[in-house]
Amino acid sequence: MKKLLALALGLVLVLNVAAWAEVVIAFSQIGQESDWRTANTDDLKSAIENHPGWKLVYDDAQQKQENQIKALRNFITQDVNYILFTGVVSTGWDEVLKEVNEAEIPLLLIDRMPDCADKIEYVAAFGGDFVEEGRRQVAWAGEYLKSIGMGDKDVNVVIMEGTTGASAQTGRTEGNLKALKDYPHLKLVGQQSGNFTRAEGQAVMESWLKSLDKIDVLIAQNDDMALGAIDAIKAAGKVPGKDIIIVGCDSVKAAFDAIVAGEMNCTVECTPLYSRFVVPTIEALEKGEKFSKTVVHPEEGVFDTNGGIDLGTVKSTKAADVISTRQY
Ligand code: GYE
Repeated sequence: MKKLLALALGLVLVLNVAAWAEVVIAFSQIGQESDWRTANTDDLKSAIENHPGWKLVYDDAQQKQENQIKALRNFITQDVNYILFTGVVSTGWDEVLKEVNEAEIPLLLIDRMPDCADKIEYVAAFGGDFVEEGRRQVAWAGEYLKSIGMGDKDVNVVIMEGTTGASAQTGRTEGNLKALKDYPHLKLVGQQSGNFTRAEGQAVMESWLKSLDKIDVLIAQNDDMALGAIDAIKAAGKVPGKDIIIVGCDSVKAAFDAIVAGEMNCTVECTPLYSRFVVPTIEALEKGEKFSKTVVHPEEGVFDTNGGIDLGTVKSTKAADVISTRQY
């Protein structure tokens, strides 16, 4: 009897310690607007949920900043151990992120950076180099046209932008516009937001096809919008990838399929797979290690129909050669 009691007591103790030692990681996600976002959510969710001793508290803000602010305040009330954060837009986070700092909850920034990053404390940051991605998109179009002997012909370009005010949009637009200056034959004839979704990408392309005389190149700031535009181009009786050159961003599976099918020409990579950075970082923080306040950009590629287009910082890879190795 005594033995049994001791055993039961021991068990209660072990269970208590286990519950006490649990690391609670809260993640404020933007929404579910794109294949990229789905891959990003799945990657982080499964890595955290499958990690021994870790628990995930997940919140999907459905593209609303006020929902994200509410979620962050809930995380503070719950006194979680870590907060993962990506903001739908870049402004308006100063107050709530200061509250996170005051609660002394370590903050990890991922994907889209808030513009107040310099004024707050965070333990690590991992995100895309959006300006460089935007530059690569336009440079690819310019260099590709040169490679097929069209380098000195005027062509009409449209830029389909992501969610207005998101750092992924402002950064890519900055990179797009800067690179256009290097290719004076690329003439900008349209610039509009498709909100990073397939449906809006399709609608914007539909209206451009009606209102513009000629479109030669579409720069879409994500693949979902490019894929929506492809549907609109087909519906208008034109051939995507031939009548209109299409450059996307993200490098999701569906874009690879479209490139291999000849309906899209290029996609600039922006990886959504952040668990390979986030997991070792939290493990190290748990051991007391410190990180510097710098944004880490993962290595990324550019994928197209034939490969070999030199963009200075990177050379394009033929999509068909690597499609079987893609993880998202
Ligand atoms: O490109 C887009 C997504 O913030 C990098 O958001 C991310 C962007 C990505 O909806 O597809």
